[in-house]
Amino acid sequence: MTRCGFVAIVGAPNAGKSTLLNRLTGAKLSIVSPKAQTTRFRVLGILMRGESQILLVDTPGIFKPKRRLDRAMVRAAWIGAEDADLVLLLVDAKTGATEPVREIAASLGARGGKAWLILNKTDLVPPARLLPLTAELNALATFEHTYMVSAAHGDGLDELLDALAAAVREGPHLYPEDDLTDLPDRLLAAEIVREQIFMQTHEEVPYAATVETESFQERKDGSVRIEVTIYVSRASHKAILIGAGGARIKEIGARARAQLGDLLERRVHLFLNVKERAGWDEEGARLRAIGLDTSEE
Ligand SMILES: Nc1nc2c(ncn2[C@@H]2O[C@H](COP(=O)(O)OP(=O)(O)O)[C@@H](O)[C@H]2O)c(=O)[nH]1
Ligand SMILES: [Mg+2]
Repeated sequence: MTRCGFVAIVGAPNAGKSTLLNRLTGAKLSIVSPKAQTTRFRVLGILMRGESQILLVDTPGIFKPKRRLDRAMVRAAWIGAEDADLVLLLVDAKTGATEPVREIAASLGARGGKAWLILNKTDLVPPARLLPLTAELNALATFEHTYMVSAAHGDGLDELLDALAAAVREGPHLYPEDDLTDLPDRLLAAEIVREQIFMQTHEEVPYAATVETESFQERKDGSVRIEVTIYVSRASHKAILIGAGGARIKEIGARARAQLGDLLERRVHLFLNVKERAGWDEEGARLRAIGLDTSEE
């Protein structure tokens, strides 16, 4: 008898949600950076464990939204939680039960549904801190189980995976067993470029940029030609992204191309284009282009 189910990972920005998804699937599906709010939409990771197919959903961090982009991101996170059979609340054990974490736990408690508590980054804290943190969070919502893991180092993940495999419902697999994600290659290309912007630029620049794949053409020689546009809201950001003599954009392109070559398993020709477009983060069409739903506004 096979099993299959959706499991959503929710939590505050920077808890390590995307790191956990990537580590469990063994592939870089969701982009990770030390900066908050890197993930902007739901990313599905397809995981096989024995006869179980675990459909793991990475979500944007839940925080107090200001821009229209932020509101759409937070909504995507909650929709991810609602659509799932099981929700994992991932908490950074180092920062602990901060106010935003307590609010998310309380909302989960109020919504009902199955939830597990996962304390992450256990490599950064003394074990004695973990039990009081577990007790504090369990007072806010009913968690069926608590697991303590290090998504970055892999500690505790085998136990977590076994438990997930046993917890998902009996039923047919919804995706082919060797698929890793339902993310289309065009979106993956844009995300890999966006990750390099997060890694290589600072302050508000990565937050004020969005990336769209304009064209994605498979060529006869087996390679792929990808054209990507980076939208920024200000001329000064455009200058920073391009860098002196084009050095920055060249480096962003070079690293993104290498990563895409690995992910797509073929030669990639990547062309980057930077355009200034004030207010893109309030524009429905731009938000939909990166996979966010703006229909509720
Ligand atoms: N030390 C340590 N760092 C981690 C762990 N998990 C994630 N991180 C780091 O935390 C930061 C945020 O991770 P990310 O997965 O992007 O968080 P997200 O915003 O919740 O998706 C990154 O710098 C990760 O490398 C962990 O288990 N231990
Ligand atoms: Mg993330």
